[in-house]
Amino acid sequence: MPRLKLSAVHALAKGVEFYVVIKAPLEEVLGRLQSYGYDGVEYNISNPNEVDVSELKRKTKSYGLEVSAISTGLSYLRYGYSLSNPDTNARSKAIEFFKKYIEVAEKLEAYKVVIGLARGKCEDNCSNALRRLRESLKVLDKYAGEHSVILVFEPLNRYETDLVNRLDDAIRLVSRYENIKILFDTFHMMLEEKDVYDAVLRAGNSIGHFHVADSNRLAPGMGMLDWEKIIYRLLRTGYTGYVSVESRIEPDLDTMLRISAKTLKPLLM
Ligand code: LER
Ligand code: MN
Repeated sequence: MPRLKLSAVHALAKGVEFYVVIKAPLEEVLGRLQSYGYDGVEYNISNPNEVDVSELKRKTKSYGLEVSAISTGLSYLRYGYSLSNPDTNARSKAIEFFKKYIEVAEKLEAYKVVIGLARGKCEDNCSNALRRLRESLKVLDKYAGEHSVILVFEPLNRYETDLVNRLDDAIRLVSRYENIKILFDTFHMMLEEKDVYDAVLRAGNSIGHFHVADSNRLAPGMGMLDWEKIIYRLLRTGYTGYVSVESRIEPDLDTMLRISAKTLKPLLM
């Protein structure tokens, strides 16, 4: 059994797009993932109330795939709800959504929910935003624990948010909670850290989930990152979960999935 498994991020979204999540008919995506030897699929869901969870579970299983994680960035892009929003109503909506995401993750046996873009931005002031974010995380940490789910907080590069870009800040933040770990995304960390390879080791046992894209955010193997170095270090941290491809769909979906699998599968021993 490999210690690391491979998945890719597929969007379950109406009315919203994001350039690194797959947007194609579900069964076509599941079929391709199965044929290239992926173990799972990560679903980025823009509204957790719109998903027919039993049907999604049945379809995913029928292709021999697991759900590696539930990601949530599309909800922020679609509705603007965020966990640090200065507007109390919008913040409550985000918390309500995340509670639902946690329930969906439990039902799909993914047990992992991503906090990426939906953390929000500094808006009025960074320390106020961080304080609001911590309050929301406190509520969700407890709720996640009650559902055997972990939340994975993703430090994002400066062009996507100004609220928590660096790995060390993210580690400091998640260390306050029991059920919140780090989502390490190679693209964001390559932009923000002095050395992305060392950063994997520094993140160490706080890693709860792992996103991969190359230096140009194309499929792993289509840019300048050294994947042997990355995966070797990831294995050294003791991490045993999914490596999830979240890269630009170029030149086309089939090539993106095939090259990612070709680059990564031999390394995930
Ligand atoms: C999502 O995982 C991500 O990496 C961001 O670019 C958007 O949330
Ligand atoms: Mn990511």
